[in-house]
Amino acid sequence: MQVFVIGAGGHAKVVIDALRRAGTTVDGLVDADPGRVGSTVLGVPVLGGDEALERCDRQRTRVVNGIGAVGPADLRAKVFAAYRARGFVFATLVDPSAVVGGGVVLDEGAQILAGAVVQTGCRVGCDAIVNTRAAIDHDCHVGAHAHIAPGAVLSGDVRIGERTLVGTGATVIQGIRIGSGALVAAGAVVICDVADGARVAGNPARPIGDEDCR
Ligand code: JB2
Repeated sequence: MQVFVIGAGGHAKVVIDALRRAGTTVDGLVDADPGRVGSTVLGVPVLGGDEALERCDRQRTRVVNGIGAVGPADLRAKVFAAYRARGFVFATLVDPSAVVGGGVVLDEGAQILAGAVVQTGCRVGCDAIVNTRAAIDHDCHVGAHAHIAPGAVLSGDVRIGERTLVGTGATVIQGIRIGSGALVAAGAVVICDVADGARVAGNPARPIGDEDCR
């Protein structure tokens, strides 16, 4: 099986390293920036743009989404959909240092990165990221393309909608529902449900304007 990573930036670097720890060789990267073609990331060559994989045998190829999401994950989701439409299958990635509990469901392309904990009964949707040392307690559902950023904590039975970002070090108490396309700012403490598309920050988390978000 050949493995290619999409994107050649910061998230791609993390993904290549995790794949290697899991015993997977990465054959190449593709990036939309022509200036990156011919360079390497952790020794892996950038082969070209998205068209560079067109001739690959889909049965013998797996792709990994190396584009992260530091806001609601529109680009990441768009790239995932475009590759699926071209017949590619995304590899699911679990760093060997992560803990994944019994009965956890990881959908296509889900990424569980270094030191993350995904407790029993959870479901991590397709193309979602549970990033470095994030912790998700029992029976949580993380929607497709969502990103649980480094060090974030979800208590039990939390629902995270599609393409939502839960920022670095944020905390969500048990049973909370966070909608789709939402943004929970870094360090927020969420004790009430969050609507689709809302942006919240602080302790306790409250709605904020775009200009306050990072
Ligand atoms: O359509 C595309 C496309 N659009 C942007 N196809 C392909 N193949 N590549 C695309 N890109 C490329 O993704 C850009 O040209 C760029 O090289 C790369 C994104 O890299 P960047 O470092 O800007 O972001 P990132 O998504 O890898 O990482 C962000 O998100 C992570 C979760 C960073 O902020 C990281 O710090 C963070 N950990």
